Amino acid sequence: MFVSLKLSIFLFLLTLGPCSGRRTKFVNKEEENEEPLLVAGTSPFGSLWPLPQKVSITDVSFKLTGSSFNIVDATKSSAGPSCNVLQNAYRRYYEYMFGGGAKKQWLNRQAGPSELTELQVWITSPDSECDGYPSITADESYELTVDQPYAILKAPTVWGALHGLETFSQLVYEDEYGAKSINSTTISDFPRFSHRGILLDSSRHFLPIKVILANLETMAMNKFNVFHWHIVDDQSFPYLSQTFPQLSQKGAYHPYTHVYTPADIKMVIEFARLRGIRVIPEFDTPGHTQSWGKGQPDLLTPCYSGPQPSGTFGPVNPILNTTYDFMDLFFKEVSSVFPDAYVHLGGDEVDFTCWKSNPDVKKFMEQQGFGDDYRKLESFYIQKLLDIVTSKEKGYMIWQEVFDNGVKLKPDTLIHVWKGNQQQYQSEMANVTASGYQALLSTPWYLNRISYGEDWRGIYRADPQDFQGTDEQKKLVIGGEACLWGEYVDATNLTPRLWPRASAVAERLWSDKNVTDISDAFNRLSRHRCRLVERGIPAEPLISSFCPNEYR
Ligand code: CP6
Repeated sequence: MFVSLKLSIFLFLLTLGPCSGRRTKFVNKEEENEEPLLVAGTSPFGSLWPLPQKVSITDVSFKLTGSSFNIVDATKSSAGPSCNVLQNAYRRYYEYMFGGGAKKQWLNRQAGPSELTELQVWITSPDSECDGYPSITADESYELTVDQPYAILKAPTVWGALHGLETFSQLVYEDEYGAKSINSTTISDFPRFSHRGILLDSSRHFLPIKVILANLETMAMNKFNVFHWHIVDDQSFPYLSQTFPQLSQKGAYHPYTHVYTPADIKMVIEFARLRGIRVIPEFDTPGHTQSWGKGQPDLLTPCYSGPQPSGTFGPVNPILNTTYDFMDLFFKEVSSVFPDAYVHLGGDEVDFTCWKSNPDVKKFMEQQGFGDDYRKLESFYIQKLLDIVTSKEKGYMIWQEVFDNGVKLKPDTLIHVWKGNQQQYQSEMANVTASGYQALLSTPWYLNRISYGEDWRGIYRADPQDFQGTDEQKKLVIGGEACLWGEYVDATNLTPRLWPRASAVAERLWSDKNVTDISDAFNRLSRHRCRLVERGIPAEPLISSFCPNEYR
């Protein structure tokens, strides 16, 4: 496949008990630009990332060998051999733990006395959800006990079992002789937030399918569960619409090499489903739509210079009935192509200059009694769009401007906060939740931004519930997303720019809110990053260091 499945999850120091006193100290000056003196050591939690809610690791260890180890369905499990999600995951994790190549069934070696030979996976709900899609309400919890004679992974649904398999694979390490080992362990785990996303932008640069799939694979290793696909924007329209094929024929960078066909999109959605990841497409309007105009002539507003059309175009034209006829058919298609219950409708950064220049728009503003307030025109458009999407029985996410401009929203709308400095985004989170809406945070997690130094620390410290508000308000925060906008990112640099910095977001969104020990995080994240590299993912280093086995 696209990642080389090298084995060996190293991790020599896990023989320590949980909380034993040998926690690594590193002397660290936290200021950026000053080279911190780092004495990296070990964490009592080994290389677990993100840290589970409850972990207890003893110093009793067992050996594992690829030739005698099996991952199997527990006899009482509600999922069996026909469950693709699990069968596919068993194979994936077997390969991550023991390296490529099939298990040699005929090599029926006698297992040694302190050998662990089986992981039994037990789905406890009558409906394992194996044939469905993950959703915002999915139960992602699991319980893992590693003990002899076998390890048990218990989860209500397959979505929790996937996370448990990842955790199990993270517990396996090589002892000082290179033998695979695992310690007797109990883990009880569930996510702090239910929406843990990554935004990728395939408009500024086309992202080949294999890059998207490799990213989904890495997301699963970090327990992310939402792929926010910012699929089109001003620069290009790579979504191949069956209803309006002109959109990509004219608007993509190339009409058939730089497009996502229905088959490509099906592949992405299924690959994501097999990893417990939802795919939420974003079709951002009325701004950010230059590429739409190439294949759909009357969709955008003609801009004027003085009394004459200037030949340039602005946002979607909100004053024509044909605009809404188009949107109705377009979102009808989108709603059937993407199975998730939500679509992201954008609504950010609408520039009013062109609308202001157009005499027909001016006349419409007068007729509607909007005065000079172009935010009212924007609201008029968005409200009609929201009604269209509601008629397709989809929920919607929108960028914060739509809320800021006072558009009437359905009570279950998700407001995506992306603007401002820390103080501004905290007050925005407070305002959104005080109005009773659910909120998602991205502002501190714009990973397209880079700077010299250990910026994962600031990323790690940000917390979506860190604002002035009641408990009720805090409950309306459903999570966040790391964003990788594509102006300066394509297939060549996407992975190292995103990982392991997105892993810092992953732990903030999964682990308990008290998991804030940054030196312990450094130790675990360093090892987690080395594990990503061993699994074939070119994740960048955190700081001067080396990985065990890196040149093997
Ligand atoms: N494209 C769209 C973008 C951005 C947004 N929307 C963006 C804004 C600021 C930064 C990075 C990206 N490129 N459609 C904002 C939501 Cl720093």
